[in-house]
Formats: sequence, structure tokens, C-alpha cells
Amino acid sequence: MSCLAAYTWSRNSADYKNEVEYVIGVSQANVREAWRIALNQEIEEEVKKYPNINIITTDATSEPEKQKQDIDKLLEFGIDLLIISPCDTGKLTEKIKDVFQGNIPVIVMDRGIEGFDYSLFIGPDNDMIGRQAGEWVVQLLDGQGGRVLKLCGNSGSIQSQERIKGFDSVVMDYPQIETSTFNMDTELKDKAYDAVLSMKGSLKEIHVIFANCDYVAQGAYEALESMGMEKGIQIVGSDGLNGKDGGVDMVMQGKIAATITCPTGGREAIQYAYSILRQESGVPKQVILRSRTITKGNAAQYLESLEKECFDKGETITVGYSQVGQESQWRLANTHSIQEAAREFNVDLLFDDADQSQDKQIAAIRRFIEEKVDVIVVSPVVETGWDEALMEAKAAGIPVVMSDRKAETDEKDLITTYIGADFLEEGRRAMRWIRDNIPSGGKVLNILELKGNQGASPTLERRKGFVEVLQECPGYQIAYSEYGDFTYDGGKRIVEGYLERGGWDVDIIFAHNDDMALGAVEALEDYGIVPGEDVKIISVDGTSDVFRAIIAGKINCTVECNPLLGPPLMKAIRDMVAGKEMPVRIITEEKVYDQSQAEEVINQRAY
Ligand code: GYE
Repeated sequence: MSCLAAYTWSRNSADYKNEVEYVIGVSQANVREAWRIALNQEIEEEVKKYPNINIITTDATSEPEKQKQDIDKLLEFGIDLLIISPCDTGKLTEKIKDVFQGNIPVIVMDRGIEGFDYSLFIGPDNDMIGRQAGEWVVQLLDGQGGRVLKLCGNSGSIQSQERIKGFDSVVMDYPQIETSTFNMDTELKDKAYDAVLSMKGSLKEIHVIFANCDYVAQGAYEALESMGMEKGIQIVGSDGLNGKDGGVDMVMQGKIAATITCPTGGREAIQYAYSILRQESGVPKQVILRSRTITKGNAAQYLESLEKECFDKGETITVGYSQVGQESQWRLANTHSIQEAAREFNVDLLFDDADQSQDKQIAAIRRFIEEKVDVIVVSPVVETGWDEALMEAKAAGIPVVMSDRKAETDEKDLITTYIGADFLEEGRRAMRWIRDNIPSGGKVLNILELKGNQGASPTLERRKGFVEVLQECPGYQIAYSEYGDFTYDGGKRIVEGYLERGGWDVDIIFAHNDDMALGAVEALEDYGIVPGEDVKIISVDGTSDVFRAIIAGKINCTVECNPLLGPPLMKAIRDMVAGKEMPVRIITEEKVYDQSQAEEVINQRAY
């Protein structure tokens, strides 16, 4: 409904709130930058579709302290949900945490904050934006090499740093491309104009300028034009806003060679806010928006796609789902969630259980292609080896979604979206819990690691995250590590084998999933070792069986990995078939549980 960009606080909040069902507060970092103006416009446009929602927008003028005051004012007003684009992630993290823990849902946009004390994060992958810019610069130089100037506005911002890091990660593989950097302290066009003008003499050796935002790209272009050099140097920008002098417009005018879009997420923010306020299922923890490389060849088509009305006709969608197998309680809960949600979202599900065999999954993908399903979903048993089958799906025009586990492909654009957990963070959380709850007492404690199946993304990333934190903790070491394939018997076998070799010297067991942890418990008890006391046990998943073991004192902690992917998956599929732009990643909500709260929450567990 109405949006009050410059709401006067004198208005009686009771009157204003009585007009609608929900009032959403939008705390903007500023309303000066073009990208933020676009974000505001997108929010205002989308909220018109919800007559029962009013929004109030505040402008922090890029001042963290003012943004905190704005938040307080919005809370005093009595908002039902806060959308915030923080002007300084570090300085706003605690404030956002207070709001969230005060039971006001919070959607954080654009710049991530530390930790996970919020309802939902929606933002771009700035590292990906930088990588896409780097890939286009490599194409522009056509493998011949050349000199690239990185013109970096506001070099202190996380967004700029991530874009430059992503850009460098691509061009560093081309030794014939030399780069130099010019850091500015703002992203203002005039600053970029002056900076490029000041380089006049040295510009003759430059072939391409990469600007980490289109504002800066515009200033660079105008400076080159004023010196008659605009034909000799190509410019790649980022943000890709449409509208006059936006990145897309500059591409179409031939002023810049390309821009990488940085979607604002304003539309998604209102859509998810509505779901959160109505306590609907399927709301993830993070939605990472897709960025596109816009060039003269696809700019018009891109603008048309923005105009396309996305409408879900509610027709039945046929989905081919290739599931890993039935190796764990988590997997059974995951399968149940997928099948339940398919019914709820009017999806005709062709379901295949691969019994942890990649060959069987590839055969299933090919069968789905023959049956001309609308969408193929794969929970890939391992990360690699999918290119051929996914290229066949692409050739057949069938989009592929990766659910639960990730797949790596050499070919680009074979996977539309990934829905699942942040396995890296799960590994970090496991080791942080050990560090904070099992003091090493000046010794070096031995950790026995029970790993999932070899080559699986949860196995690779949980270990990587765990080791990342372990390296900062001298009082601990991984003394032994073996693949247990995420099964109960796998965990039991590894611990029995270690015990049989004699000399039990393990202080802690880190299991990549609950089933292996429970198998380890049985093996320890058979040997008269008290699990949870003589040996501390930390696992991942958060299934009900492990909560019972935690309450019984046999396991000490479980890091949640949510298997209930059905609702967000089916919602994303329906959105995709309706023509909506798909996020590149959708990450689920997860917590850490130990003996201090297991009893309190076990009855609330959904799996
Ligand atoms: O942790 C385990 C299952 O892929 C995240 O696979 C999933 C993992 C989960 O077997 O229990």
C-alpha cells in the first residue's frame, strides 16, 4: 500500500497501524546512491501488490549511529518486521541481533553481518560479480593479454573488496594480463572523472578499465571522452542498473563494453517478508541473488526479461528427483520432506533412489530427460563427474537444480540454483563448540574424525570448515580420520577398528553426521568406554535420535543441518517455472544444540 519515504514521526502510530495488517520498517543505509535508490523503488513497487502492508523507510545517510537511532524509532513506532541494508556491517551487527532476539523478524539485505542473528539474508555474491567481470575482460583481450586498470571506488567496503578479489581470482590465471589498481575513497562519478583525467599520460598503455560500480565507470568514460581516448580503452562496470545512464543504458550506448548486474533483492525482500509475517514454511536463511553479464549482444533481451510478468498458473509441474539413497536418518527425513512438499506445491514427482551410486544417478537424469520432465533435481552423491549428463539436460532445455549437496562442473550455466546448507559453516561451528566447551588444559587433545562419503560436498566442506577453526586452536589435533559414508555401521566400524588396534588415545570424536556418531557410541559402549564422558562426541545433522543420545549424556553436541528442504525447493521450482529470476544459492536455517537445551527442544523437532 502507501509507502512513506519521508515519514513524519508525529503521526499517531496507532492510526497508521490500524489501516493495515502489517507495518514493515525499511532501514536504508542511504537513499543517495543509484543502487539504493533502485532498491527503494523495487521495494515500493512490490509492496503495492500487498494492500495489507505499509512500509516506512528511513535514511541513515551512511551514518551507523543514525541507523541505530532509525531502528529505535521504527521499533517505537511498532513495526512488525525490519528490513535493513546496513551501512556498516560490523557496527550494526549487535543492534540487528538485539532486534532479532527481541522477536522482531529481520531481513538483512545487500551486506551480510557477522553471525546468523537474523531471519533472512538477501544479497548478491560480490565475489561472483568480480569473477564474471574478470571472465569478460579475458574475452575482451581475446587471449592476447594486455593491461587492465582496476578503478576501485570506496575500497574500504566489503562489496568492493569482494568484487576485486573475485576479479583477480580469474585474471591471475592469465600471466599475459597485467593489472594495476587505483583506489578511491568514494564511488562518486566526479571523483572517477578526476582520477582518470589525472592519469592522462599513463593511460596509453591501458587496454581495459574495470570499475567496481557503474557510477565509477560513467566517470571514467566521460574523462576518456573529454580526452578523445574513449575509443582506445574499453570499460567493464558492475551493478547493471537499468534506466538512463545506468550500466545497461551505457552498454547499449556503447559507452562501456559490459556491466555485471547486482540485483537489489527489493522484490524478494517484500515477498519473503510476507511469508515470514504469515509464518509460512519454506523461508530459507540466505538467498544469494544471481548476477548477469550484460553486453551489447544481450542488453535488449535482458531489459525485456525485466518487463516479463511472472505468473504461476498453478499447473502441475513434473519434477525428476535423483536422491542419494537411504544412508541416514537425515536422508529419510529429507526424502519425506521432498515428497510431502511435492504434494503441497502441486508437483508430480518422479523419484529415484540411487543407493549412493553416481552411475545410478546419471542413469536417472537420462531417464528424466527421456520423460521430458519440466525440472530435474539432483542431490549429488559426489561433487564432480556431472558435466556430460547435465549438458544433455541443458541440450534438452530442462533446468537442473542441486538440492542438499553441491556439484562442481567445468561447463558454466549447467546448474540453475543450489538449495541446501552452508557445510563450511557447519564444520566451523563444530570446532568452535569444541574450543569453547572442551578445554584442552594445556595438553593437545586427540580428535578422531568420522568422515562422510569420499568426494561429497558435505564431507569436503565440513572438514574444511572444521580445520579452518582448528588451525587457530593449538590444544587440539586430528589424530585419525577415515570415511564412514554417513552410515551407522560406518561409524561403528571405524571406532571398533581403532579400538582393536589397541592404545585408545582419543579425547574427542567429530562425526560428519549423527548416524556415524551413534554407531561410534555403540562401539565405545561395547568396549566399556563411556561415550559423552570418557570421549566427547560432536556430530552434525540434529536428528531426533541424536537429541535422545544428548539427553542421555552419550553425545555432547550436534550442529544442525536442516533436511527439510522440500518447501524451499518446491517454492523455488514453482517460481522458476513461473518465470522468476532464480537465486544462485538458497541456504537453510541452522543452529547448534548441546546438553544445555536438548531436553527443551526435542519435542519441537520436526525430524
Ligand atoms: O549430513 C548426512 C546425509 O548431504 C547434508 O548426507 C547431507 C548429508 C547429511 O547422509 O546425514
